[in-house]
Amino acid sequence: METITLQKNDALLAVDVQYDFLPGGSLAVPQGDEVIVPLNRCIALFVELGLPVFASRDWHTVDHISFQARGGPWPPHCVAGTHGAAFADRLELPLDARIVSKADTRDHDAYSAFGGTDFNRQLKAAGVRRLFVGGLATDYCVLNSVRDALALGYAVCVLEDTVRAVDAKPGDGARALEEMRRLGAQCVLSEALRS
Ligand code: VGL
Ligand code: ZN
Repeated sequence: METITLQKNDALLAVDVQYDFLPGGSLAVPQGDEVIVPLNRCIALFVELGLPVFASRDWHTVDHISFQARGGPWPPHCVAGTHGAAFADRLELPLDARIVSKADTRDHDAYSAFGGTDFNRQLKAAGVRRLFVGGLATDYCVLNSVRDALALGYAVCVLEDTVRAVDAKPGDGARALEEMRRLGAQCVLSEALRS
């Protein structure tokens, strides 16, 4: 198997590994919990090398525009400060993980970790040039974060065993991966990463 050696200028982004996106949550992603074990291994590698680990979270108001009560597509989910919005306990984020909260105002939604956040500035400040991305959901927040990262000039590796899709329409997740590849992302297995 191809291996990828981590180097300085690399960073990890764990997208939205929050209870509401896990089985039992209000917007459960099928098999969403399966991303946690491989993501933990990636986190450990980045920590070992002193490389930055970012974790984004969906962080909505109770009356968020993306909720069905306001004509949006989604049931209420990831309301700031609730259990559903908390990171999964089993996700082993380091104490100095940098948290990126997004879509935290009532009248705007954002699927991308770059949308309305200072994530880009934080990456730049840390000298990051290549971003490894995993988490939930492949066809929404992962896709949009990867798209923005590529547009901003970052090299992107999607850790394909560490993502799961909503698949509202069957095949959405597979199409999202294809789209990310087409845009220039490299899709890799987390086992390929080496210190
Ligand atoms: C997401 C649907 C609604 C995601 C967020 O994190 O992928 N999906 N809000
Ligand atoms: Zn949301």
